[in-house]
Amino acid sequence: MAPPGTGRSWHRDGDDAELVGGSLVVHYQPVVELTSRKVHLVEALARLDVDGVLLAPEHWVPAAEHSGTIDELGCRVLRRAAADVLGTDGDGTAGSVLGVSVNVAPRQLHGPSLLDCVAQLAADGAAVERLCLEITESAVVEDACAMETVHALRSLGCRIAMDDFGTGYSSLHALSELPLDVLKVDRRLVARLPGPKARAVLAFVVDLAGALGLEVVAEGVETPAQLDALLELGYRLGQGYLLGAPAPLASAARHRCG
Ligand code: G
Ligand code: MN
Repeated sequence: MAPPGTGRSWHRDGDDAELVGGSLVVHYQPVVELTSRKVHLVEALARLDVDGVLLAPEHWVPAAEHSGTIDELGCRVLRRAAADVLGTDGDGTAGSVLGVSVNVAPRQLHGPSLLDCVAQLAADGAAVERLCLEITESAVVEDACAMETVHALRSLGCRIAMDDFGTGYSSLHALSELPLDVLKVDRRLVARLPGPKARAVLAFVVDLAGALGLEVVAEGVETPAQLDALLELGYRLGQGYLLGAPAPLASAARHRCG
């Protein structure tokens, strides 16, 4: 794969500092096949570098949503992830077998910017079928406009994941309304494993996902006991510090060979 930014028309670095007071850094965390420990895909995690200190999204996304700069920032993260992971080689074949998952802030579902950005990536030759967009149920519940955007995004060919599943409200309603491909089970549920109640809840979730034909990912896997319980319950995919911490792409993808 060529280094990010070389000859990729969708990779344009703007002046992040002007927009948000720091520069955007995109790290990647692997989603791993639990039995083989192979990387299934990577999740792009945006950080803001302010004078060498990396800030997680909760420290700057709310302000960016409030000011409206989230649309431009979100698109920059998406273009970066696409350039890093979804490129095509000169002969038009996929440059990498990995897919990439990108988080979407609720406000990004309220205008045409995200749709335009994904459509532009597709027009530039990015393999959008290997792109998964992670939304939260609170962003779409009782919001017809956001729901419409999700349907339109999916018809552009990308996949849709429900992030942090199981801790919001109206989960089951959202499951029946949204065009979903993946359920990502919130780490607060996984954290209670191997307790018997958590086992019962996670058994229900994996069955539900199977019945709906959805891929299911257990988030926040931190201990071998949690991993064992997930394997017993039939979980195939997981993410978390035990399986690989967020890091620059080269080290996130390296787990594939491990
Ligand atoms: O909401 P979402 O699932 O996209 O959150 C991703 C965040 O979770 C990232 O900032 C990442 O650093 C953090 N994260 C990833 N793995 C773990 C884990 O195993 N434990 C905890 N506590 N946080 C994690
Ligand atoms: Mn996520």
